[in-house]
Amino acid sequence: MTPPLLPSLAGPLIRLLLLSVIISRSTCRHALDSDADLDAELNGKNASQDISSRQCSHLLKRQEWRTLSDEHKSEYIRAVKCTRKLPKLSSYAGVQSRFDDFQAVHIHTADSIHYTGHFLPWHRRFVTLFEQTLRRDCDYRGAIPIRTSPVFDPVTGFGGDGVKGTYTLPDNVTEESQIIRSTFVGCVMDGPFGYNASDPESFVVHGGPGKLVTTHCLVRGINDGFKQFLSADVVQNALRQQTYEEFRLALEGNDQHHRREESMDDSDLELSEHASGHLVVGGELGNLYSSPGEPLFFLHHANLDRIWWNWQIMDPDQRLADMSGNVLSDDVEDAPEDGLEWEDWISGQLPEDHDDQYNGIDFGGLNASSTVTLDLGLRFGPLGETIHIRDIMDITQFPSCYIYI
Ligand SMILES: *[C@@H]1O[C@H](CO)[C@@H](O)[C@H](O)[C@H]1NC(C)=O
Ligand SMILES: *[C@@H]1O[C@H](CO)[C@@H](O)[C@H](O)[C@H]1NC(C)=O
Ligand SMILES: *[C@@H]1O[C@H](CO)[C@@H](O)[C@H](O)[C@H]1NC(C)=O
Ligand SMILES: *[C@@H]1O[C@H](CO)[C@@H](O)[C@H](O)[C@H]1NC(C)=O
Ligand SMILES: [Cu+2]
Repeated sequence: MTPPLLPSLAGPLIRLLLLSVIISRSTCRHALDSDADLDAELNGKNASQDISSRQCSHLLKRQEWRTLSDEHKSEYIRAVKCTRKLPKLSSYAGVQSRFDDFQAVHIHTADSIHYTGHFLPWHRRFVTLFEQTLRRDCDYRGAIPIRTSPVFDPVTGFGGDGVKGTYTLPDNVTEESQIIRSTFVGCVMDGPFGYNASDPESFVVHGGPGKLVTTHCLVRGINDGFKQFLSADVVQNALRQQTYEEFRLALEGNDQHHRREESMDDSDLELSEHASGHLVVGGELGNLYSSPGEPLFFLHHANLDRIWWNWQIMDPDQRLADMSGNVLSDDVEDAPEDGLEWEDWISGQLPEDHDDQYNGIDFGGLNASSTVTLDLGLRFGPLGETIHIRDIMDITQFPSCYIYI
């Protein structure tokens, strides 16, 4: 995600959503797979398998949250909570489980995967890796749902708004974390991810806010003011763009107006579909770094991925191979930390003990004037192998194997 950007997606979204609701109602009765389908899926989805056999044995059907049965919804939420019991794969500070791994990898790669050409492919794969974790390790037999709204039901949804007065940002939070203070309203106190101080099993987030490492409740600050940027018009505008770069900019926005100096309040936000979808929920989801600590992150990014896919299949011959954009965001001068020179950073000459930092992409051979191509390698630390953008351009081929309905 990107922190505050998202200017324009609301209107088109709603229309697309309504359409997808109608379609899924009529076509998708078996959203939870049979065991046989699940086995086929697992067999066909081993990422170490030869990538040249691109055929999927089975396509997962990703659909809108509201179209799922209550049983399917509770299965999804059970599986998300299950990832908090899976052993961690990374050694990032604070991480205790697989759920935390996903947040930590995003925190540590955020500076190299937003406001760049590979923003959409990186997040496409990240969502798929989470989906695969739910299925392989938590016996979930469905797909990642898509969020539009409403999702905040305390019984069959993700719980409600943050409760004012229940959360205070740490005093040591600095501008580098790009926290928008007004969106950190309070803890979610109901639903499956609600906070209960006397329950040791209560949902807590171990990374964030921003780049800090703290254990805290899931924070939200629902702000419907951002909905105007989640419109069907915004989506339609993105879908009208002719090139990938124009499309990506229309969906993600650019970071001109959310530089660090301005990011501590919400008065100067440039909004896009991507940014508004984050900010309309606020809190954790509204932060550039720690947003995957909010389970809704995956539903929001699945929706962005769906819009990209819809754009791709309007002209598949061209657009399944259309990739471009800058490799480095404009923030690059600020990016290297801990004494790193940014020439080392972009050339990939990182010190051994620093190899997880800024590794959202494989920088080998790239420099500041490089353009993103289908050959760029996307990195996910311990969550998955490096994958080239060309291998995830078509979501109906291995190793993606899903479709939006
Ligand atoms: C995936 O491939 C790896 C390496 O070939 C193998 O060790 C592993 O067992 C495979 N997993 C599945 C589910 O087939
Ligand atoms: C910031 O403060 C929080 C608690 O208030 C603490 O857990 C965390 O370690 C501190 N982080 C840094 C970088 O000092
Ligand atoms: C909080 O957790 C305690 C201990 O598990 C439990 O007895 C109590 O009912 C919970 N409160 C709520 C509001 O769920
Ligand atoms: C950047 O890399 C390209 C090849 O990817 C090379 O042609 C160009 O000379 C490099 N520019 C600089 C300033 O190193
Ligand atoms: Cu992101």
